[in-house]
Amino acid sequence: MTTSKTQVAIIGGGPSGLMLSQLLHLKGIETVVLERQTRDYVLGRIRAGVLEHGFVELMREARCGERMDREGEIHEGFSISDRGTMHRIDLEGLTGGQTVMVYGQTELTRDLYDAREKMGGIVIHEAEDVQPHDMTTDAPYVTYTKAGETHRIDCDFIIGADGFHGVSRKSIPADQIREYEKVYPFGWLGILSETKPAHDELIYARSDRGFALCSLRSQVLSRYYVQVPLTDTVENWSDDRFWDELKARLPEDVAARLETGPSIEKSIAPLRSFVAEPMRYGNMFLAGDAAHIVPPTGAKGLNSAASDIYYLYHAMLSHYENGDDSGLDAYSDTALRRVWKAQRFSWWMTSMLHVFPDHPEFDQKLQSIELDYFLSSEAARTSLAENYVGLPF
Ligand code: FAS
Ligand code: PHB
Repeated sequence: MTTSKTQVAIIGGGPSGLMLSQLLHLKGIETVVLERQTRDYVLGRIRAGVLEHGFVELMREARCGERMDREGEIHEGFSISDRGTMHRIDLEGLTGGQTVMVYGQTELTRDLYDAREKMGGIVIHEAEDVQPHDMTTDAPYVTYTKAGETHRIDCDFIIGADGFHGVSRKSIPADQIREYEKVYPFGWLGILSETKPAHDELIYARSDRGFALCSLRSQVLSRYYVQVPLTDTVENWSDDRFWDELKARLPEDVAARLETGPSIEKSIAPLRSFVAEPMRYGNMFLAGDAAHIVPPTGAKGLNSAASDIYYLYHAMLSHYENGDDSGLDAYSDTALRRVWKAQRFSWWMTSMLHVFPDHPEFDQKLQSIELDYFLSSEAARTSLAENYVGLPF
């Protein structure tokens, strides 16, 4: 077994782990990132597309924002199509100037990897059987195997940034953690196509056939989703069937101008709401999907990870620069306050825009009037807008 030492050992080389590693390294704090997949595998996952202002600022602070600022699109609003009638939500007007950035998670993860490499950051790929140890002592450590050899890394802190299926949350004793979960009775079938986007802004569509979303990655790369039953499989969906179903859920004028083409990625993601409390166990801190998951309807998954990283970054700085642990001690409560607000918004957008076939008629009527109220009230649209652009960190 080889042994080494670092200050902060980070499990997970997704956006959460890479962002924290980059921010801390810029302040002279040593980190090691342990990622079980290859870099190409991580970059092959198609996920989030919309960044809140807070995430954009964090990318710039991490000196990773140059390509995002050059290639990303600032969006000042989005539309909700209610049974074929479009209603624009004027984010900039309703929030006094705030906007969102459309820039794919794949690209920002690539930028973070490139920045880590440029700074000589230590990211160990294909790290197998990563295990956190002695988290409740002042000498925690992590072990992993690579190419058949076992390694130990002694550290001050362990960060569990290893996503929903990671090892860190599962290594916390059951009596030390509480989990809250809601599973939705449908999933999202998503495709990526090298086609011109259907609209210049995102469209969240509510139709009697089910929810649909028109998003994009650039002016030549479109991202679309349709709600499908949990029992559905990608094999059931030819490209032609997908395009026909998407058009049937969109306003007629949007459907008429929709540019179709072969899918270059097609997958079904289940929808769940999940929170683990607290987000700390001794000297191990959970961040991002390791601690919480939202249905992607509110574009809050990646953006909730951003606020976790923001709080952890500043707490670690206070520890190493001033010997002040108040930020670390407050981390879980601080992060969870914002996490639960993102949970609420994501659950609300999902409940309002999807078809729940088993809901009683009274609930179906409530769902219709909820959307009708939010689209007809300036105060309600302002509430929707301030949540969509991102509540302050
Ligand atoms: P991640 O899951 O991205 O990264 C965790 C990393 O840890 C992974 O690279 C994994 O390989 C690694 N890992 C796991 N176990 C490990 C172990 N034992 N040892 C070492 N490494 C380990 N959010 C949105 O805002 N909008 C969306 O449209 C959207 N779509 C999504 C679609 C899917 C299918 C999924 C799964 C998520 C989606 N999300 C979306 C949420 C997603 O973007 C997450 O919020 C984001 O990836 C969170 O980043 P991380 O916390 O870094 O977790
Ligand atoms: C995406 O572009 O993948 C996307 C955008 C907004 C969402 C969900 C997904 O709410």
